[in-house]
Amino acid sequence: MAFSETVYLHYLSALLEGDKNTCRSIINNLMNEKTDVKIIYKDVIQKSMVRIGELWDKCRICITTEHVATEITKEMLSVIKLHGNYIQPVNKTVLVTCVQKEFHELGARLISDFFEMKGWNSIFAGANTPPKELMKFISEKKPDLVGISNNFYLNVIKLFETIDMIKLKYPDQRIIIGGHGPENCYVNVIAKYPDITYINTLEELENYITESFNI
Ligand code: B12
Repeated sequence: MAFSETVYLHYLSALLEGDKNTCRSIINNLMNEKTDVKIIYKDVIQKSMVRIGELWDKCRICITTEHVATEITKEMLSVIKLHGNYIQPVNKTVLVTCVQKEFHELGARLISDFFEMKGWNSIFAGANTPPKELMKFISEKKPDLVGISNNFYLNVIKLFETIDMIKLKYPDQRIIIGGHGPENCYVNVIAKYPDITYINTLEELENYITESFNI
């Protein structure tokens, strides 16, 4: 099955109906057709959840419909991961998590899965991670890279608390930040930190990996 807008609309309509079997069969077909996983992530998974957010914001769907769509999306990420195309291990570790009070975890999970397909040992710590706990974990696992997600704009303060805490103890720790929280006002502030990069797309992430790690 070739990817087209019709495929996306078919998927979105199944997602809104809570029809997980149809969602699964669309994702499976795309995987079988060897569609680039970046396209599936961006033009099906992310695009449909952005639309769900718009519909929820305009009160055109209820919160339960959004919750069901979120749960189906989590399952679809597992389907993609199961059938993904993995390269040889690259002997690098990334720790991906969300700032404290951040409950939007799908984007971070997608990024963690993408790293796995790129041969990384990827540790996903999920939503709402307190900075002090994150510090303990970094000292134990010594990741080559820490990925932090912040989607809700009010959590930007938590994002800066977290990166300040990490940089104070581990000045050389490489960090990437993603999610829409800092998008409008804080990307320039992030750019002033050494070894911290704001990344919003999978293409940017691929370039960052190649340039920073030579892989
Ligand atoms: C699902 C959802 C929820 C779920 C999340 C469930 C879960 N388990 O994840 C729940 C119900 C918990 C929720 C709660 C809230 N939500 Co909400 N939510 C969404 C929704 C519809 C989809 C988010 C999503 O999964 N997107 C799909 C993923 C794949 O995309 P993504 O997260 O953007 O990730 C991509 C990039 O950003 C990037 N990326 C993300 N993280 C990282 C990390 C790294 C390291 C890197 C490199 C890249 C990266 O890569 C990903 C792939 O390209 C969005 C709509 C939207 N426009 O996104 C609203 C949205 C984000 N929510 C919103 C709001 C307002 C809220 C609430 C405040 C609602 C409320 N009144 O309670 C709370 C806040 C909760 C909190 N404190 O975190 C607003 C945010 C507005 C803003 N400016 O901050 C949005 C935009 C909805 C809207 N249109 O108004 N939400």
